[in-house]
Amino acid sequence: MSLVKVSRPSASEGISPRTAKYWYHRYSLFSRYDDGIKMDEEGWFSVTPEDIAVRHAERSGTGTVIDCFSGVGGNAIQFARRCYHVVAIDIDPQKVELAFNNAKIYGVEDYIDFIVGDFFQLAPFLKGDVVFLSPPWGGPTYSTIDTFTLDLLKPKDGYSMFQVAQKITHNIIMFLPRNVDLNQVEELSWLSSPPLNLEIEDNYVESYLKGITAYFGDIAWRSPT
Ligand code: MGP
Ligand code: SAH
Repeated sequence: MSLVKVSRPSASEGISPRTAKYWYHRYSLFSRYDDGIKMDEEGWFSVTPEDIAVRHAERSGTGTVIDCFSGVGGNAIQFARRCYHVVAIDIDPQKVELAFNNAKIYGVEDYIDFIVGDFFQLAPFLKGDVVFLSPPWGGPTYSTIDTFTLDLLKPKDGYSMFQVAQKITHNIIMFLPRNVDLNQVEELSWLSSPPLNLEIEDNYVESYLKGITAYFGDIAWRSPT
């Protein structure tokens, strides 16, 4: 008789029945997961997979990046590994604690200013070279919708969010659902006069489409650094 050991999440890993499937992909979310990465429920279904976060960072240049919805730090960590400085904002204090823990695992906590706050209230005081937007998409059920329209983004619709971001810089990166209405994403570039450059990228992990990234402004079509 042969015994097969099945690995399962432990009670301390922030897993619920809704998020168990993400645990099985934990190493694609954080390659250093076993070194002490910590998550909560929303973190599990929202964190940007590491390879995609690396790609976002390679496209951001070497200046200051503002990660306006930083969650458990999937993007902020990769920005910090390449960019001069990162400002990581989340409205949920627990997320900021988790992001700080996770940044320490990657040895980049000193390159990130962690802020607990509401991006929309902080925006008028923020300065940076690139603004990164990966807001809540309304939970994992986003994928059951045929076409995800920008008004479904939380806590404000994508148009308002983009306008607020544009007051900081026109170099904006948005990480969006794979079923997003691409006509609406193009519309965002026309909000500016003259219209902003726009590049849209499909983001895969292995052969699975996980999301879509829109690069606006000078960073569109720029080679990775
Ligand atoms: P998914 O569609 O929930 O997972 O999220 P998956 O494994 O593609 O599930 P499947 O069963 O449909 O195949 C895919 C990716 O989208 C996640 O890894 C996150 O990076 C991202 N993502 C998902 N949600 C619900 C959010 C969100 O609310 N906000 C942000 N910023 N990213 C999200
Ligand atoms: N890119 C992140 C995931 C972001 S999930 C990662 O890779 O880990 C979206 C986050 O937006 C959540 O953590 C949520 O707490 C945060 N959020 C929601 N409303 C916000 C607001 N008004 N200001 C700042 N953060 C907010």
